[in-house]
Amino acid sequence: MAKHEELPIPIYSSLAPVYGEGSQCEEAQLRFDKLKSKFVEVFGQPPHVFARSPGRVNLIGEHIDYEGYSVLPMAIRQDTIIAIRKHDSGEAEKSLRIANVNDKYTTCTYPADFDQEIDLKNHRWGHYFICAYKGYHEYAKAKGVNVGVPVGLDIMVDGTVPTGSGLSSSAAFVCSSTIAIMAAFDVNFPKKEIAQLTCECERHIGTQSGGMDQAISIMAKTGFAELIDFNPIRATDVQLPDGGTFVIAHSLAESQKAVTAATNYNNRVVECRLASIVLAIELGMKQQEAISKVKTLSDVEGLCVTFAGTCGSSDPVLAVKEYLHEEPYMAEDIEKITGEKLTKILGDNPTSLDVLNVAKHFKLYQRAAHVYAEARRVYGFKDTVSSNLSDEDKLKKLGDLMNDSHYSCSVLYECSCPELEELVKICCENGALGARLTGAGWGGCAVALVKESIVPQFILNLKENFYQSRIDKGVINNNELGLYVFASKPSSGAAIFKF
Ligand code: NG1
Ligand code: MG
Repeated sequence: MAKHEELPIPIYSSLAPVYGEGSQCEEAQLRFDKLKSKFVEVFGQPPHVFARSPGRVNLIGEHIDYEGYSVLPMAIRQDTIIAIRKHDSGEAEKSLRIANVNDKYTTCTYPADFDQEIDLKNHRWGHYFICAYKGYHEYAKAKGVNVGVPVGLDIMVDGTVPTGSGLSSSAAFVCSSTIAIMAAFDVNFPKKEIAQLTCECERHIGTQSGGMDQAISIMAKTGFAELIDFNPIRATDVQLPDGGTFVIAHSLAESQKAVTAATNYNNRVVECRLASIVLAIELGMKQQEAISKVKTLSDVEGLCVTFAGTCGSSDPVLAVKEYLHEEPYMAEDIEKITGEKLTKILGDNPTSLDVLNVAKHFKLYQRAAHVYAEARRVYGFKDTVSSNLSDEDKLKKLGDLMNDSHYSCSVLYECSCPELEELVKICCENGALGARLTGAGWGGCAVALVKESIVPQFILNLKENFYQSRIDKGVINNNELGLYVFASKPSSGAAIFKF
């Protein structure tokens, strides 16, 4: 039997395989009916096909996917669903019209050209669809798929993953868009290829994404978290211990990653890149070789084996302590070590140059120390799950690892924010076995591991201690609380529907 990741995206003729048989399925049916009727209302014709892709919560392994290290997320039930109609080549309309069931998102229209520039300085929600459109055509061309001439596409979108929440609304949108486009053109590929391709799609928005979000959104399986490896992308099922539930809670601080990329996300990618080059040189690699060959901290890990000769350990965490200093590095300090201008080292990527324009200094020690230790914690998590410990002991250990991860994100990676700090603290004070920020951070959600038996009380306590004051101030409405704090089971990945 072909492995899960070798299979194409499944095509279903009913909602049950994805949404089950119960009330969730009825809710989904209402959403799809509404999507279809809104489509007909706006575009005057019914859609040909539907696609869906879910958001995700990352359980552990934060800010390490772009450094080549494995991560451990699970898909959540919230998703983006898309209806699409491909025009015949004879039809006059040749543009991409992207509408949303939510009037907050006004219709965006783009030319149907396969190769178009995305105006990154003027962010619009429809840009994410164009990322998919552009990325799909680049990939199809490289694979020798005949894509013909550009034709018009009508698209209607409905997303339930809260935006800017660290739950990957962006990947749910990019992945469902890519799959909808493929379905409209009657093309399908193995999931692992689509996981790679959608990661490249999302980079067109200007973030140097690692690939975790797209990989889990495409490859998730009901009932399992997944250990995701990169280069090549692979997913291994992880069955979580009984008796524990992950509760996701929004800090209500919105993180707009596409807008803050230069100071937050891409800044950290750049710091890691510079840390890896400096470490490689300190470990004995020639300057130019390090600059041209070393891209990520995982590339350096092999070199630490050489270092083992001098200190008796191949632990990269020790190499960081030995060879990097805690004092932030100025650009000139790094240029002295590398013998090259930073603009030259990072010149291959315009978004890295944006980072250089605003960065005051670079915290190489702290970022590298986080990445190496966090990478270990992911395996600690996986090994705990498959160990012989009792479920109770497993859950306790998983909670400890999550707490350590949060501390590292907060103190070493500095990707938390006051609201997340407050929320994580409240989770721990109210019986969570562990809690941490999830996703890129700087806002968005926390994830807490909670004993199943106390989940309802836990959520009530969060309401009282975190949300009530915000409800009183009108930040959110009492009746929308369920959108911001909920328990989640591992849900299924991307799918196509032809009814
Ligand atoms: P969010 O901000 O949740 O979409 C981002 C990246 C991931 C990963 C995490 C941090 C994108 C699309 N996603 O997730 O690849 O690096 O931050 O672990 O950029
Ligand atoms: Mg995102």
